[in-house]
Amino acid sequence: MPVLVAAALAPLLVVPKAPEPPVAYPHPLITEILYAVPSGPAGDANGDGKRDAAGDEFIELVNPHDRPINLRGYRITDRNEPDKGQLKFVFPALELPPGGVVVVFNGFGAKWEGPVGDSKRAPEAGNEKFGGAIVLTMKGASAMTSWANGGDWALLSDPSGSPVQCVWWGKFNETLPTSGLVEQATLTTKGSITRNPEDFSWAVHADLDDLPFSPGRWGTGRPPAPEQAAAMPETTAEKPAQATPDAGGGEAKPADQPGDKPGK
Ligand SMILES: [Ca+2]
Ligand SMILES: [Ca+2]
Repeated sequence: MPVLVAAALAPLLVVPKAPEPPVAYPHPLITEILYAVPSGPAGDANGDGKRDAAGDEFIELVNPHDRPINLRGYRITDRNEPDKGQLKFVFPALELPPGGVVVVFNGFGAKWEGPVGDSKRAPEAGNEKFGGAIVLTMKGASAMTSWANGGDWALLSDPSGSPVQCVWWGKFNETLPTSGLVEQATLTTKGSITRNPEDFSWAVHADLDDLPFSPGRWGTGRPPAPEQAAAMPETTAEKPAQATPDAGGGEAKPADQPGDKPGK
């Protein structure tokens, strides 16, 4: 009997179960949001040589499913009412393969290199400056049309207008959507917030990675496709995290280092 039990368990031990995507097919998954652009050159998320508090904001989404999805008609909005400075972006027809990544920059005052699309048209190819991800710009019309650092949300709605997922932070008076996936993310001034690829929970990017953000790169570079998730423990083991205790390492860890937090 012990032999039979061991044989039955072996496949479970070798192949850890990949986390289930928090959204159903055919919806994309929001994986990163930069609402608080770091000050100085470090805030130049779109790499055009100029830090812009609005223009460098971005939202990153992936296809977490095992089949292609089309983003046509999906929309991103903030908490403002239409016609009252609402941030709004509607996706063009765009097929995203399994594990594919798309980044939408605010784009106010931005300059671009390489393929970049907009609400009307997808780019002809991925952009190598952003890990080969599909890059889009909202063509932000003003410095005021952007996410509020102190409290706001990024709402993804499907082509019919139904809420799919809403990621929110900080304080505001508006009422959160009552349907779809509603998640609270950390209030931070240290760069973007991102999902931890291991369990899809939200974290401050700089607490998972050495960088303040990674537009076009999912987490530490691993797309959340099932086969990728299954290979994670091995990938993590290859990193020399224990050899450099002061460097912050590449491993996920709780964001509970009080000495590291500014008061405001
Ligand atoms: Ca910039
Ligand atoms: Ca990323």
